[in-house]
Amino acid sequence: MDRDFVTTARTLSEALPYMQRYAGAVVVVKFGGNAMGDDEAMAEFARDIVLMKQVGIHPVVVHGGGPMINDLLDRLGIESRFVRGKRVTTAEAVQVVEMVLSGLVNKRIVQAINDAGGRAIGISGKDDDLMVCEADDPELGFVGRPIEMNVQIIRDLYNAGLIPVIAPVATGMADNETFNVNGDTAAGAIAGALKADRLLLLTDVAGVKDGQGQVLTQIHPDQVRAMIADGTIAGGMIPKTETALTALDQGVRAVVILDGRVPHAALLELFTEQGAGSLIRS
Ligand code: X2W
Repeated sequence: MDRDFVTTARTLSEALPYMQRYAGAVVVVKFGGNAMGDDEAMAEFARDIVLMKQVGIHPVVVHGGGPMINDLLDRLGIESRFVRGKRVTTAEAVQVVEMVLSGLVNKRIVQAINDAGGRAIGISGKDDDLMVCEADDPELGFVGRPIEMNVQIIRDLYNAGLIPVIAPVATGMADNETFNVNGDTAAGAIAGALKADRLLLLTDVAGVKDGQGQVLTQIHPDQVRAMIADGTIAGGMIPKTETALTALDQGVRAVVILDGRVPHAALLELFTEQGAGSLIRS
């Protein structure tokens, strides 16, 4: 018999215990703008999400879209500036952020999942007051820090067979206030409030690396804290690992930081022995 065929059959068969383990599990997937890639990569991501739903997982997608926001701000002649990994968001910029995230990016993902045969529904942190924020830091303008989470809407959607796709835009405590929330922060807050079984942070790096540049496959939260303190974890990996630590504190069972550019990274992580990326768990 064809060797490839046997390998494929074996891979499918080996996935069975993982499918059984994750049946009914809530898996929050953060899909970052840098992991989105071209239409083909988007279609592959969408198929993976639909496959998860098909085998009884409740996938919840929280997306970013930083590069797409930069594009439109550029075209409008509005300058983009980041402080500690977060966009300084003026009243003018927050309108663009909402248009891009809740409009273009959210609907592109929704459409891709629906094209793959799923039933996706796109919302933002504003819908049903899912995520209520206060200003994170006066220096950042309209950047929100989640202070109140109302995640029942997400349970209602996944229990009805839908796949929620969430844009990280939120309401404030005052009327008519809009906040731009970092995508990782939003995904962590949502996963924490849901006490999700897994939070997958899909990004454009292979995972958390040690001092020699090797990707660590399993890390204890104490080790992450030590690596942040001694500078081994630096730059954009700081907010990601801090999000992971907060989510674990709130009751998420494990957080995985993985390379969304690797085809089917999420499936490899969930359904194979070797997994993918760096798993953080106590
Ligand atoms: C982000 C929201 C989008 C995001 C921004 O304005 O770019 C803040 O920085 P990625 O693709 O996941 O980076 N918000 C406050 O997080 O996108």
